[in-house]
Amino acid sequence: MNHQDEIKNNNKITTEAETTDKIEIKFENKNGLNNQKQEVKIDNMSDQDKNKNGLGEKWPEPIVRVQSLAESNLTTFPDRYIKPPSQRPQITTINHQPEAAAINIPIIDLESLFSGNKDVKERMSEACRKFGFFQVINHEVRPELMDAAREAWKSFFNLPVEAKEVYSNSPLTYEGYGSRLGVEKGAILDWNDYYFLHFLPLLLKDHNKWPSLPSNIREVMDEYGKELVKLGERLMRILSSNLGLKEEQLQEAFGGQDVGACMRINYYPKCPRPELALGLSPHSDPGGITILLPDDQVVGLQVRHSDTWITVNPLPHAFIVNLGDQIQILSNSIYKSSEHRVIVNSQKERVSLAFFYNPKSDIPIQPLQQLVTSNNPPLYPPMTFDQYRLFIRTQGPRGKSYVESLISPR
Ligand SMILES: O=C(O)CCC(=O)C(=O)O
Repeated sequence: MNHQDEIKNNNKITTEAETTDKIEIKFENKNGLNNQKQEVKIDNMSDQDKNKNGLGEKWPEPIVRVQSLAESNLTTFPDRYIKPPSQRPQITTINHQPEAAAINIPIIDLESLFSGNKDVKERMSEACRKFGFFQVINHEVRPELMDAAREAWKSFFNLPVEAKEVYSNSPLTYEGYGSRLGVEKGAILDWNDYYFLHFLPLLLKDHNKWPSLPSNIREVMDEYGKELVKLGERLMRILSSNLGLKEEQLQEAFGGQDVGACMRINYYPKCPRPELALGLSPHSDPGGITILLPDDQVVGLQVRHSDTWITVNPLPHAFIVNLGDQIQILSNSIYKSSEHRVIVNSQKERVSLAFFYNPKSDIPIQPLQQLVTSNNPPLYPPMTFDQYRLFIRTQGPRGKSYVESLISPR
């Protein structure tokens, strides 16, 4: 198969795919962070090509922990974290906290939805088509488990630096303790450290790559992972039926029971110049569904809606759900993945747990037949998730440029 594409919005991307497991991507971005041309060659993540793409054992520059910077009484704010003026957040209050949002993302009561409330079903369907973002309440995950998971990770990030460095990650798999996304040398970085780990497939789950401290963290995260996989499955059924499909259709397209599930725990230290930096740059999530446990004390997540950034006000013990690019692709863009970012503040650190429910990584994902007609042809070429996520792993967060660049010309 050959697929060539050029889009008009200042990003230029060319893909040439002969088979679904070999694809070459040339990406030219004149839009955002910096003018650059990058070539990313992907072939189903063989170690050889990961190395060619810079996804080897080493980061392009020595890693600096943002937490250590934040604790070092900086006299000047490091250039590496200063975003260009057009990307800086609007932080207008005296305490360097974002203003409370005038509007919030939709709130979906899953209990009402499952007991057949048509209004709630309609509201969720609209949220998926317009925002790709909503909060869920009555989701059946125990509040005590949510608190225990968040507390365990706060304790982890408060350990001495040597205890965390044992788990230092590399661009090859990203598993472990990290401080950057993307391998571009000289890139402007985000103000966060993180921990990345796998739950599914079981082949990838490895307790030795999870922290051993605090002492309950593995046990808590095992239970948390199981509960969130169940929640992911339930959400997939609703998403599917709201598209007029069989309840299990989306799950089947994800590979049935062979889905992937992984998690990034984000730690955003206090930032002395929050008006210059971002905790996490604008991005859409490359995978399926993200189920976020936000910090219950500190706001920071912002969702792009038209031309404004909405600051999300999390409800106690709610999850924030957002749709990733694979759902946008399977639904042929009926559902939208959402662009979001994180702002930081000078008063409080913030911790969030982002759980990613993803397709099986080596099966082609493409618009579902039932959603494709002659008036509505498939917008995206088939691509495996392994191929797809290599983009964010090499380029770092870049808004929605990748999924948009794949849209076929009409
Ligand atoms: O920290 C947050 O609120 C959002 C995190 C996020 O977007 C991510 O991990 O992809």
